[in-house]
Amino acid sequence: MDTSQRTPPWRRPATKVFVVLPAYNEQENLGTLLERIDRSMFENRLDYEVIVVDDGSGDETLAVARRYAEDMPVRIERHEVNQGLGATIRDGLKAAAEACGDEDIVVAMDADNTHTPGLIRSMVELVREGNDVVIASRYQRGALVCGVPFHRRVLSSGAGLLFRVVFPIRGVRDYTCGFRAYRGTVLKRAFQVYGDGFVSESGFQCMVDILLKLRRMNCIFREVPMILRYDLKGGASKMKVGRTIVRTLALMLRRRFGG
Ligand SMILES: Nc1nc2c(ncn2[C@@H]2O[C@H](COP(=O)(O)OP(=O)(O)O)[C@@H](O)[C@H]2O)c(=O)[nH]1
Ligand SMILES: [Mg+2]
Repeated sequence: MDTSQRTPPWRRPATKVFVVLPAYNEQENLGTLLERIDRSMFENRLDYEVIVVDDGSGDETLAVARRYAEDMPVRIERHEVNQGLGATIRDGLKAAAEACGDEDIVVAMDADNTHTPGLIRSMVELVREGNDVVIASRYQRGALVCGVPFHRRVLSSGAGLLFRVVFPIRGVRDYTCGFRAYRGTVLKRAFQVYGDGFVSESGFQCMVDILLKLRRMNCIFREVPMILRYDLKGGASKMKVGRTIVRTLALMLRRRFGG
């Protein structure tokens, strides 16, 4: 074998995947999810680091994260006091944007073990192929949703329809799902452009907020069908449905009519 050949410098920086997990009282789900992420990344030969953002959980979420950090690459960010999903996803994405190199990719997913880590491989592949944001979508052919209560289905389809009319984004049907892959350089640019205002909504409507901000940056969006395993979820949903509807509509009106 010829050992005189060095690895050329352009091949060296392999893509690293940063997996951001906003976690609030997820002691029942976080451990299983971390194990599934580790196994999936190993099987798919992806270099990765998980960033768990514990949002002032009152349960053992932090202890679970610390335990797994001994065996796999887990970095822990902490809010002393509960600040809500918006601030938590913002801080997770920011930590990832600061840590990541130009070739790296940031994946955000729910910490409740309802999103399938096996999908990360194809999302990463699509970013490598030239897409800036890849959304795991409930509204593409081949998607499957297990165990989501009827009123929640109506809510997210309603939001999807409305946003597709008012703020059409080429390639996007699922505006609210939290499972997404972002090109690292795009996130870096978003924080340069908007600062902390990149995610200015505090509740669950932050997912829409992020998309609308990226839309203004002319990103290339793409969706992949996902299997949502809501039936695997331990514990109740933390979404306050009424409040999320009101705030999402308010966000839409504000962005549509200025202010
Ligand atoms: N930081 C933070 N995260 C939250 C809060 N509520 C929910 N989350 C996280 O946001 C994600 C989505 O919440 P989840 O209960 O899964 O909502 P659902 O799946 O839409 O019913 C999960 O990773 C939660 O841990 C909160 O108050 N603060
Ligand atoms: Mg969830």
